[in-house]
Amino acid sequence: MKAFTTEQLQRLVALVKASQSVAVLTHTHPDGDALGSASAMASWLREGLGKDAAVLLPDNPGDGISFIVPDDCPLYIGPDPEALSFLSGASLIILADANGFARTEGLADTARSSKAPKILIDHHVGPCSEEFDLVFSETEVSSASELLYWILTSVGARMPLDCASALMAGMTTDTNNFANSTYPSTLRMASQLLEAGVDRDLIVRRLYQSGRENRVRITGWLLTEGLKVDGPAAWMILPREVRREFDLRDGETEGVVNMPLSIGRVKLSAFIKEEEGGIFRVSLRSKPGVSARECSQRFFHGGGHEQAAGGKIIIGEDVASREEVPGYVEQALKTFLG
Ligand SMILES: [Mn+2]
Repeated sequence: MKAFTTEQLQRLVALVKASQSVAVLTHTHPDGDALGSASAMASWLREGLGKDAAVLLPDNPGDGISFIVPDDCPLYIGPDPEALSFLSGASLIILADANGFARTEGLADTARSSKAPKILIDHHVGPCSEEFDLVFSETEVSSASELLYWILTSVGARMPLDCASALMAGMTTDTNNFANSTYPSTLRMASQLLEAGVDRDLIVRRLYQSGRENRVRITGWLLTEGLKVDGPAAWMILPREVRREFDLRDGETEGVVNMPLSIGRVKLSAFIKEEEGGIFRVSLRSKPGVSARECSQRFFHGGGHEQAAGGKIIIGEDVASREEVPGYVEQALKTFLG
């Protein structure tokens, strides 16, 4: 990870000092890192600096990760009038764990049209720098939570325990509990946060050992009925009937996409979940040498990181009907892998 310039850090401190109400935004379908980085930022601003900061999410986080946002953190979910009013009245807007406002969906227009200064803190490729007054963009880091940790450390911030715990949780989910994207700086951060008193055992229990039975059952279904493996490609498709049968909630299939990568010859794994409105949501994971991001850009209207990307299949655009989705996925993966 590159060091930040003194100028960047001074501007951050000046912008924060000059503002009273701060809207902290993150991406749609927020994951643990989105919640971790956004709520840690809000905790630092509120508890450390006495600012009136709130986290704004474009939509609901999954049950299993919502604990990452502390109970006393002001939180708006969805682009309802209250959220938009807080956002348009904010004197500073910060976007964490997304490369531009497009990823905040219903909050994007209000954020863009605000005259408040805007700060980006992100680890994805291709930051929309023109939307921001100050950009912290670094891809050689595990997570936005880690990036924020080093920013706060560099400005000499006193980190409240809530803030430190949220950063640990965010980094843990984005590294899939230290299984990927783990840099020397990531382990240094983890070590320092443990020394600062973060209860990592509790975080890990809440993240990975607090689910419903259905979460395990659906994993079983996906790995038996759902899984297709062909050479270096593996894919699983979850149709809406099965989602209903298992009464699945948001986030309950999180991480399943990684499992086929435990097969030695599999280089690229795709998990495709049917949503409402003619959309199939796509998650991609790959081993080094195969770019999940490129595959997503070429076939699934998406993007992301080299080894972890997301996208979608649109009925009526990519395929004529939902019945054609399995064929489309198979063809896309085979074409991509050659
Ligand atoms: Mn992230």
